[in-house]
Amino acid sequence: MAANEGHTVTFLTSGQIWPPFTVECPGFSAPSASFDGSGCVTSGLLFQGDKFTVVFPVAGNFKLVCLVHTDMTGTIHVLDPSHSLPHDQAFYDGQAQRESADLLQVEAAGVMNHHHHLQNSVIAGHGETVATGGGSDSLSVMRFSDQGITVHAGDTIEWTNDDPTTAHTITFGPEPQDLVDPSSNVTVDAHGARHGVLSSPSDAVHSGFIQAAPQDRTGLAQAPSGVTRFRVTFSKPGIYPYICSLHDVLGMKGSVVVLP
Ligand SMILES: [Cu+2]
Repeated sequence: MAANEGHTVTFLTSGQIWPPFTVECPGFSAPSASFDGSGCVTSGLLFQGDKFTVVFPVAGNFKLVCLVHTDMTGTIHVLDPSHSLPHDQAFYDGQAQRESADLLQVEAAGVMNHHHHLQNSVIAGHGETVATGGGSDSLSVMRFSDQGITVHAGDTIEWTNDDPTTAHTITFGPEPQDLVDPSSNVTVDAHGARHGVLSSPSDAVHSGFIQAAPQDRTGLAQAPSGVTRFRVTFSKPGIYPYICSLHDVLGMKGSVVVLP
């Protein structure tokens, strides 16, 4: 992987309920495993440069997923050794390059369309999902659309996560232990956005995960609506730096300048 974002390489059994990536399969294998469809196999979180090897002892078509990113899936077709392979590695490398280029093109078009600025609003992450013959590819831009924004004391800024799957946070002050839930000084506005008030650059407020609802599917219980918006009202002038507590190491940071 090129960016230092964590992923898993996971083969679940047919019909298995997705475990959280922290629980893994449950249990995880390293640095290699064997998968024949009868018992699940997963790596732990893999970061830049990490490798995980899976051996397939029997023929079959096996779904590959990342437990961190729901729209990052594929299929491994394992043929009987008596069958010749339809393509060589160069074919698949080319296919991967084309799919990656497609995704970036969709993203470039998306940014053009999404770049209408509403006043005092910041896009907190933007993403795309495309279908492939073997599953889904997704792309997430780990950036705030306006890394610096200037408002006046008393103004409210609204952050919206435009990504179909990836969670982000808007975090002023130190990173809390619990990243999932909002800090206790966050309230919920009538139409669902979370809302904090800051009166000094030394104050802290944490949005919790700001994330789209998962895709619904026939036969499963409907998911509740996602909380995709966070607002902060700035009552006093100052410079207020903030981060996404999940992706600050990738450069997802911003600041708000509040003038009198
Ligand atoms: Cu983020």
